[in-house]
Amino acid sequence: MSKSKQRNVPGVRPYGGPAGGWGALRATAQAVRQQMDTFEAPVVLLRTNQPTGFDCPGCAWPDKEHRSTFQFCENGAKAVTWEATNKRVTPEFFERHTVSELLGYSDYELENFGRLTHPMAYDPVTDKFRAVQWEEAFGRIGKAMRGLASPDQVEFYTSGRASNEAAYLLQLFAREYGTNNFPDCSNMCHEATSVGLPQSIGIGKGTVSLADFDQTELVISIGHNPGTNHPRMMGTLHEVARRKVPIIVFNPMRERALERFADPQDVLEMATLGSTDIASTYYQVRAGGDAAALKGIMKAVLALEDERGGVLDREFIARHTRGFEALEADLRATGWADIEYESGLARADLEQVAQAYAASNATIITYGMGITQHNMGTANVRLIADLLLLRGNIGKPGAGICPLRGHSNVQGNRTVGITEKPSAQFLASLQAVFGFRPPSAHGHDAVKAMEAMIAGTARALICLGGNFAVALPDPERCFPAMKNLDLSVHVGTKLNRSHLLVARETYLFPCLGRTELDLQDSGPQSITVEDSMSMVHASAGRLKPASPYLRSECAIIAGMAGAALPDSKVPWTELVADYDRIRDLIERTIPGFEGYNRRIRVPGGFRMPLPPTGRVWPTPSGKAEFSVFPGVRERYEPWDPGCLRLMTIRSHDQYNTTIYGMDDRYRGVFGRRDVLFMNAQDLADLGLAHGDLVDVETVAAGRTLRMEGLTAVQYGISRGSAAAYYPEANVLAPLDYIDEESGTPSYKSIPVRVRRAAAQAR
Ligand SMILES: Nc1nc2c(c(=O)[nH]1)N[C@H]1C(S)=C(S)[C@@H](COP(=O)(O)OP(=O)(O)OC[C@H]3O[C@@H](n4cnc5c(=O)[nH]c(N)nc54)[C@H](O)[C@@H]3O)O[C@H]1N2
Ligand SMILES: Nc1nc2c(c(=O)[nH]1)N[C@H]1C(S)=C(S)[C@@H](COP(=O)(O)OP(=O)(O)OC[C@H]3O[C@@H](n4cnc5c(=O)[nH]c(N)nc54)[C@H](O)[C@@H]3O)O[C@H]1N2
Ligand SMILES: [Mo]
Repeated sequence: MSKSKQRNVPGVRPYGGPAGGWGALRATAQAVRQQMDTFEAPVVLLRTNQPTGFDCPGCAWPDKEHRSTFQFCENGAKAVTWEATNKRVTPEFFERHTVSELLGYSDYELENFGRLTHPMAYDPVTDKFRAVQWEEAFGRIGKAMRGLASPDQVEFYTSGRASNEAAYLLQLFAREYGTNNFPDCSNMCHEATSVGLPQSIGIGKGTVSLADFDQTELVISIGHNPGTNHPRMMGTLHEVARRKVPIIVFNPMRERALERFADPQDVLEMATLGSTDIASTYYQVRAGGDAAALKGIMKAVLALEDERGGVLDREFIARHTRGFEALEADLRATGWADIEYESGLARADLEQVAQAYAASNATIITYGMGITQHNMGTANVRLIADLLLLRGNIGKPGAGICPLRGHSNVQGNRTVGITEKPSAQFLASLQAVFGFRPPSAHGHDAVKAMEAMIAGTARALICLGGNFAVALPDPERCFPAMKNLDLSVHVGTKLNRSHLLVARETYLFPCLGRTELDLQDSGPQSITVEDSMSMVHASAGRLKPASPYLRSECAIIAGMAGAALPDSKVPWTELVADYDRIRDLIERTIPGFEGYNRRIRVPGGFRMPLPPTGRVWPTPSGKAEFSVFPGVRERYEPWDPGCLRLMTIRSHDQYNTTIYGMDDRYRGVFGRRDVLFMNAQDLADLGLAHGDLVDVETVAAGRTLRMEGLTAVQYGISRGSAAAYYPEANVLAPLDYIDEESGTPSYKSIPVRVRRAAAQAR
């Protein structure tokens, strides 16, 4: 064992320092150098997340009074410089490369070619994209859409970077056209939250605000990696830790930022090369073992109540909730042996968490993809709500539930109507305001949309951003389905693989990014976004657009809609001329946006209504609802000792399918992504050593799903769990292996077998 640790594996070196600190500043400078002219970068970065600037496309964490010193956020800087790059993908570029040839490039290389500059149409004769006039392209798309047998043959995909205005126009277009097919990135992300939280507390959003972190007495962080994915959250956690408030972490992997962090904004810490311990206790739960752990904590809370009383908030439970007895009975019936086995944690550890929880008068639980991307994702989310409800930790200062949203406006997209299951009330107000009858039948989410494409019943795909086919599991099934379509349209900033999986007719529409000036007939426009804490605020770019031919997302959607719906009841051109008019319509059709245009002109914006913060529960019963999680285990068999649960995760140098670079600094991986993180004991049990080449195969997929030639890396990861990078590892995820309640793919618990590679190429 100790020998295997010493083995030198190329590109793998343990990272000794804290997260953040000078390394983050160096990486920020490097991101700037690689993508931008250095003289303009400081100006752009300084405007990020300022009251008069644009919203950072990096993550959905809110800003304190909207005045954070963003320029020190390494991954925000990567997101901004990647968009504001000076590299360009022009018609001449496409003239030089066929689509088949471009498909040979890596995801990293494709996006790194730079910003798309012209609207392009695919020409099957030459296998190349050719420049096309905007109006001509819209006309051709309109004709193709009008020629389809049913509106339900079109899928309208949204990626969560789209603004409220663009997302609202897209749903209006689709619903007037006649479908509720709205696959979106949220279906692969926090759908378990959107489905689970309304059942528990009546609304699918988090309940905490930044101020709650100032008053909290305990933070429990489950299944998210903020040092990489929500870097601005590290400032908040750093403050909490410095107040000596315990932060208890549940994560199968040792994530450096959750252990130690040096805040680049802390002059003293930087000068002394100091750092702050973030987690007070770090539990390396087994992947997919959170339900067992949460049930164990609640079982121990009940035991404390039995012992000494006063632990449960009985008054709150009686007044505000339903279903406590069923939960209690289930917890008492769940055995400790099962809890320990499934969670990989000791009873004594979970009892300690219960002690800390009982001692805290205000607890926040934060969580991310480690909870939602499981085949019991919705049930997992509900267990978190259950734990909080036991002590009345929703609707009081310093307490609440805090899902960490993904894309910077994914929450806003849902608020303004991107949902395949619209409420009757929303459809009625669309009809009242616009005078067309929107369809009421539920449409497709992301997995269902892809299944319809595979079955051939979906014929067209219109994507507002994103990289649909690469983000979804199972490329073996998804990629050919893209090519079988009659029509695909992609609104994007940079080239990616989904664009190249061309249909009979394919269009690439380059759009303005967040950082760029959006000039319409009435003058410069701003868009609006909603962050993880339901704050809605304006964002206005100032940079000169990457090309004079770019159009805004709103203008592109309106162009397509006008062409596809000649008798439309929506004044598309007028709306694009002045986005205030779009916001007026949002206000008229969606509750919570009263005084929209006025309120976004106040710096910092406004908060959407969150009834649970006032202990009002918009559930059918009017109470918060406890849930019962059957057993302790995720729903799949078989589970044998040779089988590991694979989590597919993000490196520090990527934004979803966008790969900025090949390093994962905090996990000690450099210049490569072809690794499999494994526990030392699991390696030994399989007769493997750190650095061995391995093949990974999915168990019980019904067909062979295999990834070959990964290098096994011995890592601080819980036994029985393994990790590889997304999107590469999507070849191992079956498309139908989902949380049945929410449709979320189980990206974080793919049962796999690991073997020494057949080909030991070295
Ligand atoms: N720089 C950057 N920022 C981003 C993104 C990005 O790719 N890059 N993506 C954005 C998007 S869309 C999203 S959704 C968020 C994602 O943010 P995260 O939710 O942090 O997403 P992941 O990288 O998938 O990390 C999952 C974390 O959960 C842990 N985990 C995995 N499985 C389990 C489990 O079963 N139980 C527990 N307890 N933990 C588990 C992993 O070890 C890892 O630390 O970030 C957003 N922000
Ligand atoms: N195995 C595995 N798979 C996963 C996940 C996982 O953890 N593991 N995570 C899932 C999650 S949480 C998510 S959210 C999805 C992400 O799925 P998507 O949102 O579909 O993917 P992204 O990689 O964020 O999309 C990148 C593309 O967006 C376009 N783009 C960038 N900026 C803009 C803009 O301002 N406007 C427009 N119109 N386009 C723009 C660019 O062309 C870029 O190529 O992936 C999911 N897939
Ligand atoms: Mo996400």
